[in-house]
Amino acid sequence: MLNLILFGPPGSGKGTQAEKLIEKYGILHISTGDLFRYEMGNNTPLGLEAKSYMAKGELVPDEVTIGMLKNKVNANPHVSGIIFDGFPRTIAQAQALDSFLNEKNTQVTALVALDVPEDELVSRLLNRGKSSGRADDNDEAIIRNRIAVYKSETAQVFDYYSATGKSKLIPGVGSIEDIFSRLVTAIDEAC
Ligand code: B4P
Repeated sequence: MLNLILFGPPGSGKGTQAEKLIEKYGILHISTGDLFRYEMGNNTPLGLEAKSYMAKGELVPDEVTIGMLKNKVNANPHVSGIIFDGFPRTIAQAQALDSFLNEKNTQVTALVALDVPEDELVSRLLNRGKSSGRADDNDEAIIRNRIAVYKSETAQVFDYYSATGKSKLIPGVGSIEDIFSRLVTAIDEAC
């Protein structure tokens, strides 16, 4: 199985590139952000819980996120691979993912991280906020908090997978096509 982690700070282009990667590799796309937004849109108990964290730019608690992720993987048993978009975002999530994949006799193939300067992230997200209707994209203070949370809780996941030589840093500024080509080169090298 091709199990890719698409990694990077908020607004680095994970969702944008995931759309293109699933087309190329024919694998399942799991975005924990999209799953939470779906639950929020349907006012489920999970959605209501997630909303209180996401609106502030905080991470949803690990136990909630990990359970939701496992359900989504288990609901798709016959896929040839998965792009994990926005997951794992903490070391605890990374450890849970590794043991979960191990139980299925598979493992993470590679983590590809999009590298984008902070001011570019803020401007992309404020720009998206004009049309996305997302509460977490509209306010610069919340966006800055999301980036701070990324630095304090998420960035270490890159080092966690570096220890096994799986992490690759990809320049994430430029045209969407150029960034996509860089990702494909890195992924094909890892396979
Ligand atoms: P996510 O939904 O994962 O979203 P994101 O980090 O905001 O965005 P992404 O990097 O996918 O950016 P995109 O391609 O859209 O997370 C939202 C929230 O959900 C989190 O803050 C957290 O609360 C919660 N959550 C999710 N997963 C969690 C987890 N595992 N644990 C706990 N909590 C979790 O691109 C952004 C913008 O840039 C777009 O407008 C796009 O058009 C533009 N863009 C993309 N590429 C570009 C390029 N090359 N040049 C210029 N603009 C570009």
